[in-house]
Amino acid sequence: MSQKVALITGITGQDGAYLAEFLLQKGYTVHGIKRRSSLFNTDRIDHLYQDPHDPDRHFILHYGDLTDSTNLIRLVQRIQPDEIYNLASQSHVRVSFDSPEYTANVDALGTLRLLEAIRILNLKEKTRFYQASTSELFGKVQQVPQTEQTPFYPRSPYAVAKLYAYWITINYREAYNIFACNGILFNHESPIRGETFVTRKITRGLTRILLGLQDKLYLGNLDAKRDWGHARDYVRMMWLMLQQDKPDDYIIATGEQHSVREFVEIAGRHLGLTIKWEGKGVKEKGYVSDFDPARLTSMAAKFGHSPDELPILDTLQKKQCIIEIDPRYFRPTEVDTLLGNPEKARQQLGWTPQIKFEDLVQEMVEQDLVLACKDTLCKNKGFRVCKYNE
Ligand code: NDP
Ligand code: GDR
Repeated sequence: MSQKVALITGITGQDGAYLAEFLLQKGYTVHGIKRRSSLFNTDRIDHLYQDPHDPDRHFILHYGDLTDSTNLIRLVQRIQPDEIYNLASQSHVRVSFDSPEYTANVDALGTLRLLEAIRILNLKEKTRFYQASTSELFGKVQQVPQTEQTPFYPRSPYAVAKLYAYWITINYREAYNIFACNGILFNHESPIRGETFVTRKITRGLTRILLGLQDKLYLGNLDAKRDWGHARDYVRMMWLMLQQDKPDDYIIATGEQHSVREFVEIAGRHLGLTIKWEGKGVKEKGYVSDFDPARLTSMAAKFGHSPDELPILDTLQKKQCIIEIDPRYFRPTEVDTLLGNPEKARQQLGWTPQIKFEDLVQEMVEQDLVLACKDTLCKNKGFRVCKYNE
């Protein structure tokens, strides 16, 4: 059988990177669309890079943008993909309130542009299409847990744009017989999650506070609840959906839910830190109630960092306030709770998540500790350390 060819939009993002790795391991030739940027933006996929002069390369990047249909049509024509995974989007819910029109252009119309490319180029017999749909479609939830039958109630410009993308994917499936699927994925995280999503913000923030690189972590709604899985588990599902006899839509979730507050507490625990909450509403604060440095030093040692290299926490005081609420992170309309029922995926695709929530948090905390150690070493040697914060 000849090698399959996949095109991934959003290849520089969290899911794009995991999916590219997964498909390359399966023997695919993987093409990806990256945006032109004034800085390098391929950090997550640099380990997959193959020199363009290599005649036998299987990983190929192209410049492009979901807002540019001429570019998309040209690329689809040239690549003739067997599978398109549409992962590109302005994916930040809070930011979508600031840039609603751009979000609609990319997340809603971008999906239409790709489906049109398949139609215009007469590729409907050849090219299968995966759309990155989202649990945000359920928004103000009408049923708990959410299934494929639960009515949608989007609560942000992001979710409304994704609702269009969801339905246009189904419409092109029904109208033109395109093999097109929606994966309705609940939140999934990893050590390469974008730094401004809450889980990564927490694991990065806590590790940096413990190493003295940051004073405080400012968060929004601590009571929001999410069904958090691991991205590596979820990209496998994207592929599986496109290998079925018939196209369909599936919920991918763990069926387990935690609040942002719990996430903070569990991440802290992995680092030997116990947090105590005091106050209410925007005045609520998180204080250090206990800290066991041995936990942190042994985690750092696991990755080759000795305690002498890292001045771990001479600075951290008991009762020190390390978490505060900043209303900037509130959303005009919030999604309070999401919990998915992945029964259909389990029955029809044989899928169950492999990575447990606790292991996800531990992996994220460990990898952010490694990055914080690296920054500490640079700082101690007099090199500039950037303060990337939101
Ligand atoms: P990321 O934000 O990590 O990645 C988004 C990707 O889209 C990046 O590669 C980004 O490029 C690219 N992108 C953004 N705008 C454009 C544009 N105009 N043209 C081309 N590319 C663009 O998202 P995730 O990997 O977490 O998510 C992947 C998809 O799944 C997204 O569509 C998201 O909305 C959806 N989703 C994610 C969930 C999650 O929990 N992670 C859950 C459900 C759905 P650049 O790197 O240059 O910014
Ligand atoms: P979400 O993820 O909006 O669910 O969208 P995010 O991590 O941004 O927020 C989750 C919940 O945490 C609350 N929260 C904060 N969020 C952020 N970003 N920053 C904070 O400081 C903070 N404090 C509390 C939020 O209010 C929210 O309730 C993600 C994205 O990946 C989407 O693209 C995807 O579609 C959905 O998951 C499923």
